Amino acid sequence: MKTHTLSQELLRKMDAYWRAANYLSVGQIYLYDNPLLRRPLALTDVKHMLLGHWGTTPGQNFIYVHLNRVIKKYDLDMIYVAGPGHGGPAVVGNTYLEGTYSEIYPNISQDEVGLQKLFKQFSFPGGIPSHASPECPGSIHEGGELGYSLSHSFGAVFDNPDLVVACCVGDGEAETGPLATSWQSNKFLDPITDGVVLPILHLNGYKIANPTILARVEPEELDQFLRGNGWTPYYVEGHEPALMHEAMAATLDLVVEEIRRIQHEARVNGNTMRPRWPMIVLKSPKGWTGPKWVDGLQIEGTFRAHQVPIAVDAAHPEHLELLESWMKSYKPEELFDNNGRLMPELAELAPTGDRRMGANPHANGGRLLRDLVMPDFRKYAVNVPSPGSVKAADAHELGVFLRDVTKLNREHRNFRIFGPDETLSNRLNAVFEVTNRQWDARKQDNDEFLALEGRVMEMLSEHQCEGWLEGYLLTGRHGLFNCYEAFIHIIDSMFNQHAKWLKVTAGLPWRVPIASLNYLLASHVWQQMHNGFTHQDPGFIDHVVNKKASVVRVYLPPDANCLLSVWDHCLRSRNYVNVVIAGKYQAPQWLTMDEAIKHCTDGIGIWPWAGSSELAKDPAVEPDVVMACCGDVPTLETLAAVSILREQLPDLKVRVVVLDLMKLQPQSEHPHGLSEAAFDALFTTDKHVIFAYHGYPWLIHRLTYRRNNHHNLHVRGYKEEGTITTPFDMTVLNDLDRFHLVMDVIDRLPQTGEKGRALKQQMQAKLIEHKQYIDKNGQDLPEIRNWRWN
Ligand SMILES: Cc1ncc(C[n+]2csc(CCOP(=O)(O)OP(=O)(O)O)c2C)c(N)n1
Ligand SMILES: [Mg+2]
Repeated sequence: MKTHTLSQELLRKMDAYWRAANYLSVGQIYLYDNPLLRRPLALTDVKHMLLGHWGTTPGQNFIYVHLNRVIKKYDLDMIYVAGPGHGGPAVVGNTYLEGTYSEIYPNISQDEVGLQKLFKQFSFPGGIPSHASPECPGSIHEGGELGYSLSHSFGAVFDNPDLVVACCVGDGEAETGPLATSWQSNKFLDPITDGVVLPILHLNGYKIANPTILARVEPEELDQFLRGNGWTPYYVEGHEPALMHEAMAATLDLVVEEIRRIQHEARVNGNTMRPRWPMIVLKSPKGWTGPKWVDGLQIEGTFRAHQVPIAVDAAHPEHLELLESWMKSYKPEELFDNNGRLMPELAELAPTGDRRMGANPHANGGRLLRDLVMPDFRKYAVNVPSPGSVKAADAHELGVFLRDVTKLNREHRNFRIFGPDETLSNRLNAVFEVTNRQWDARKQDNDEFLALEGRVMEMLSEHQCEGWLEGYLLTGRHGLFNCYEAFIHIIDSMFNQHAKWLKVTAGLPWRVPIASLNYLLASHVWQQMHNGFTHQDPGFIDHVVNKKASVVRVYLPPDANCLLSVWDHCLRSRNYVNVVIAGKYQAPQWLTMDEAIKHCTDGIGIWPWAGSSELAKDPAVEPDVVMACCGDVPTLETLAAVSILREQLPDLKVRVVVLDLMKLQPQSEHPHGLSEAAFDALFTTDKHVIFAYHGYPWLIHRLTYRRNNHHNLHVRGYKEEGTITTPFDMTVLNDLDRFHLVMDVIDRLPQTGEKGRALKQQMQAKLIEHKQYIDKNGQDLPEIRNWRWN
C-alpha cells in the first residue's frame, strides 16, 4: 500500500473530524443535556430511554469523512447510501457537521443550543427516527429494513453518468436475499451513459447477536465471491486510526482513479468490454473507538457493540463515568469552539454547496424531476363502435402507448420500464420497436433486444426491479414495474417501505415530490390458465390498501381505453404508489375513449346501456337489483349475466355499476371515496347488490362495512380455487361466472318466482354442460368463446 496519501496535517484534521462525528453520534444516543460536557456529566443529562445503534456508526463516520476528501479532491458528484441505515447517528451527525442539517432545520443550529437539540431529538418522542430516515438530508435509503442498499444505489446511477453512489453494505445485510443478488447489478450498468456504484462492504464482523458469514469464511473465499460477482475488491483492514486513515485514503484514490479510467476507456476510447468495477472491503471493529470492556464483557469488536453499548441509569452509577470518559476520549474541546461550533479548520474539510452529500440534489430527486413528454393517449384509442363489438388485448394497446412514451423521452433519458422477465409476455412488445433491454454481459446469436443501453431493465429478481425503480424514482426520474400479479408479492415488504417513505416525505416541505411508483400487473389471476394455481393470487391489492390512503391508488380498468386513460394519469402523478391490473388477452371492449375518460375521471358509474332499458329511459325508476363489478374479467362476466337476465327475466330492472376499488371507501378515509349520498344513489339503500370482484371478496366487505346497504352486498371473487384449466372455468371454480351471478340474483330476489326458478335450473344445467364440454374438448363452450354483448 502506498503511504503518504495524507499529509500529517490532513491526517490529523481528518482524524479530528472523524472524532467529531463519533462524538456527535454518542451524544445523540445518550445525551439529553450538557452537550459539550462543560460540567461533570450527571444522570439528569442522560436520556431515560437509550435507543440507537452504535456498532455500525463509527465505521460509517469513517467512510463519510473519507468520502468528503475524495469529493473535494476529484470534484465528485457523490451521494451516500447507508445500507445499515440503523447508523442514523452517523448520517445525521455528518450532515450536521457539513452544515446541511442546520440549513434545512434552522432550529438545530451549529452552536451549543443546537447541539443540545440535535442530541435530544434523536430517538426521542417528537424527534427523529434512529435510521437514515427521510428526515435526514442526503438520504434516499432509510435502511431500516436491510437488503436494498445496492439496488437503490444502482437505480440512482442509471442515466446519471456523472454520479457516484458510495454504498455502505452491512456484512449482515449482505446475507439477505435481495442484497446477495444485487451484486449482479453490475451486468446492467452502461459505463457510457450510467454513473457508478462504489460498494463499501462494511466487514465489522457482526450482526445483532451473531457473527456474519462473510466475516467468517476464509479471506480467499470472500475474495472469490466478490470477484465471481464481477467486482475487483480492495481491502482496508485494521483498527489503528492513523494507519487506517492512510489506508482508506490511498485506497479511495486508487478506486476513484480506476473508476475514471474505466469511464474514460468506455466513453472516449469506445472500449465496451464489461468492466470489473472496483469496490472496497472495510474490515474494522464493530463499535470501533467505543468502550472496550463493560462489566467484564468485551464490547468493541464484538456483536455486543451493536446497539447501546453501556446501559447508563440509576442502577449503574459507575456507567455514567464510563460514558463520560468515552465521550471525552474524542477530545471535544479540540473539535468545537466556545460556542459549540465545529472548528473552522475542520469545517473546511467538508465539500461545499451541492457537493455536500447532504445537499446533493440527486438525494432530493423531486428537485431534478422534469415532467415526461406525453403523447396524447387519446390517439391510441381502440375504436369501439358499440359496446362489446370489438376485441383487443388491453396490455398490448398500452404497450403501443408506452412505446411512444419511451420514444418521446429517449433524449431526456428519464423513463425506464422494469420487470423480471416479462415485458414480452405481458404483451408490451411494442416498446422493443424503439428500445432494447439493457445488458452488459456477453451476447450471443439468437439473443433478442439486448444492448448496452436500453430503456427496459430485466433481471429475474423482483427485488432488483423494485429496488432499481425506487432508486430511479427517488433521484428524480420516471418508470414502471411490470410483473405477474401473483409474484409481485415478493416485494410486498419493499412496497411497504417505499409507501412509508412517501408518507413521511409528504410531511417534509423541503422534500420535493417525486414521480409515482407505478405497477402494471398484466398477467393476473384470471389469466393464468397455462400456469395454474401457483400463479393465481390477487392478494397484492389487499396488502396495498393497508397503506395510507394519501399514498396508494389501485386501478382495475375494465378495458383498453380505460387502461390508457389510467396510465396517462399515473405517469403524470406524484408521490403515489399506483397499482394497475390489466388483462393481456383479447377481450371485449366496452367504452369509446370519450366514455372511458369520463368513466376513469369519475372512477365509478352506471353503464346505462348495459342495464335495463327502463332504467336508462327514466333515472327516477328504481332498480330491482344492482350488478356491480370491478376488474376486466368480472366486468365481462357481469355483462354476460346481465344479458341472460335481460333476455330471460325481461321485467327485472337491473342496474350495472362499474367501479374502481378506491371508490368504495368512505370519503373520510380515502380522497377517492364516495360520499354517503353518492354511494346510496348508486347502490341504493335497500336493494340487493351482486358484486363481481377481481380479487379476494372479503376486501369489498372490508371497504364497505360502514355503508348503508352493506347487509345487501353479496360479493363474488377469487376464493383460492385454481388450477390449469380454461379461462371461463377459472371463473366457474370461484363462482364468479355469469351462470353463478344469474343464480345469485334469483336466490336474492324471490319475486322472480317460477320464471326465476326455471332460469336457475337452466343455469345449473349450463354449468354441467360446461364441465362436460371442457373435460372432453379442453376448451370452453363455443357459446362462451364466441359470446358477444348485443
Ligand atoms: C430485513 C431485516 N431483517 C432483520 C433486521 C433486524 N436487524 C437490524 S440490524 C441487524 C444486523 C445488521 O447487521 P449488519 O448488516 O452487519 O450491520 P452492522 O453490523 O453494520 O450494524 C438486524 C438483523 C432488519 N433491520 N432488516
Ligand atoms: Mg456487521
